[in-house]
Amino acid sequence: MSPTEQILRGERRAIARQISGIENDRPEARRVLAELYPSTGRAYLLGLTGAPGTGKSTLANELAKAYRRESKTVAIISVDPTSPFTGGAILGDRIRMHDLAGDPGVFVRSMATRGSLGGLARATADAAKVFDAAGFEIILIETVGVGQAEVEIAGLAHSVVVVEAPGLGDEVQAIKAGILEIADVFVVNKADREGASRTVAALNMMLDLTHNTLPKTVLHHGLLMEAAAAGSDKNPGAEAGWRPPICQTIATQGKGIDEVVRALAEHRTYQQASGVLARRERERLIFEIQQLLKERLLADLLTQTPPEQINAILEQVVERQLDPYTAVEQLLVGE
Ligand SMILES: Nc1nc2c(ncn2[C@@H]2O[C@H](COP(=O)(O)OP(=O)(O)OP(=O)(O)O)[C@@H](O)[C@H]2O)c(=O)[nH]1
Ligand SMILES: [Mg+2]
Repeated sequence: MSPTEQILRGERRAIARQISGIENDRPEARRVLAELYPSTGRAYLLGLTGAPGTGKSTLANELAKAYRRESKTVAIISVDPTSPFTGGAILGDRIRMHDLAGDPGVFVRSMATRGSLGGLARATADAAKVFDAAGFEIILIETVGVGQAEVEIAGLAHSVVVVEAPGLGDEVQAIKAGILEIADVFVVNKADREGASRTVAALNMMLDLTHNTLPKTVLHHGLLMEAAAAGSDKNPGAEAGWRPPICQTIATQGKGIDEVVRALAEHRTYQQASGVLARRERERLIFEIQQLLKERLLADLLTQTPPEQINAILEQVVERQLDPYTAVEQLLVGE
């Protein structure tokens, strides 16, 4: 049986091997991905992001258990942008997700690459496709929300949960990282701690200020997007009709999880009814093509241009003899 067939049948070893192939950018893995693609598009992708230590992994674990009670299969992808050599977080997650171990309806996987964060975003999107094709119904993607790239990874999901916790110094960490805009549901975890209601109040105030004024623009940058916008936007302001609910949880005690599951189901229903789901899916794919195109064009250019030439041009820019725009022109023409 081919690797593709094995994955479509949900064979765990084939899935694991394929994801390693993706992480290591093996050509064989790309071929399998292409074969899997027609079988994707069924899973519900759920992003979980937030500042370090807010309880994302604990929450992912509890959400997975809740979905398992509904007999849904769950894959958890935990994205670790830190160096693969430290590996602390990965080990920690493995230990915490321990109570899901042995359940064939659950697959937990950490992602890391030696390459750039951009590479990690691509690998994560591709891993999600593998789980999707393998028949996992819910795919939870955990990222530490510390920068734009992580926010983009979470933005791949159909619904995004932004996890806050009281007492981490700031009232609301999301403001800093700029992840407020992508939240569909807020979770104030560690509600057993002092200050949870203040965090909820701060979030509410922020939503009062920004709701209906903040466009959902995370994925809205770039050229392809503008080209596609004309044809696709049946209902451009639709997302403004959803005010992200704020749920309080104590993930370590499994408290408040059902409310989060309910809020997510409502968001899903809302998205389907308003046409936002179809639009987001389209935006996601445009974004993906655009990223791949950028990577590919840059790689092609760099392989076609001798390094000495690139260095010579760079040197001229450093010396202010050449401006960056003209430098790009020269690189493109390849003189
Ligand atoms: N008091 C309390 N502690 C919690 C709660 N949820 C998680 N924790 C603890 O907070 C710590 C961090 O939890 P994680 O689930 O690893 O948090 P995380 O956001 O995944 O952390 P990173 O992935 O490292 O950013 C752990 O020690 C958890 O046991 C909660 O509801 N209440
Ligand atoms: Mg974690």
